[in-house]
Amino acid sequence: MEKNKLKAVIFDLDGVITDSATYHYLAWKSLAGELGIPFDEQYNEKLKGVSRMESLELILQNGNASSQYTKEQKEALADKKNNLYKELIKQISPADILPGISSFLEELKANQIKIALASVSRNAPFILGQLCLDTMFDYVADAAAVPNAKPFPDIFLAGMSAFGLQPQNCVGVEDARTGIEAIHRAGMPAVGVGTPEEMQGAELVTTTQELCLDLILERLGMEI
Ligand code: B16
Ligand code: MG
Repeated sequence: MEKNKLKAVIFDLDGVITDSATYHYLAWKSLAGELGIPFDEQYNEKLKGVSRMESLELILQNGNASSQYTKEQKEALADKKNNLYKELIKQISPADILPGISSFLEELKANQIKIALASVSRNAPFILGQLCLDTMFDYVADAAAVPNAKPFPDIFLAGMSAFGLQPQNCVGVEDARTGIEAIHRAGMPAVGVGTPEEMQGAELVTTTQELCLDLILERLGMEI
């Protein structure tokens, strides 16, 4: 049987390229503290790959407080969190690129494989700039322009369509279950960064450190 050609790799940002979850956590923790809602690192895990407004909703629900706020008030709360988050992420630098990612991106470039970003974070372009990785990406999907957040496939499909490719020629890389589902719904094989328990269903489970072209081609049965 003929192997599918790998023509693009579509990356999630938070948890794959860099660990911005720590800053999301600190900003949400500050807001939850002001609102008198319990919030800890374990609960923060539920927010991985979840959009800003959906994250706020989950936090309010955890404090049985969702019905206490109007839509406008919720938007103001999300803005408040985001302003603090934007202050915190100013400290991100190239030293925060997760191990193995820079060499993997260079390997993809050297082999003319397209590189896209499919993050639901509206702060993704700023973070890529802080990491000095903006020129490595051929396409950065605009989270604000994508109608449905993960687990809907829209953001991965946006990355694929930007290159005029078919799903069988793309691979998605994610660290969140909701993201693995989004990749699969887009019809692409998924590489999960994390533990096998967390990344159930991914065609390849690995670490950023081990991520390389040979591993993907071999384990996903693809060629370049
Ligand atoms: P923002 P990803 C996601 O990034 C984060 O995992 C998630 O915790 C966050 O709520 C979401 O971005 C939205 O971020 O508030 O900056 O728009 O994993 O899709 O790269
Ligand atoms: Mg993520």
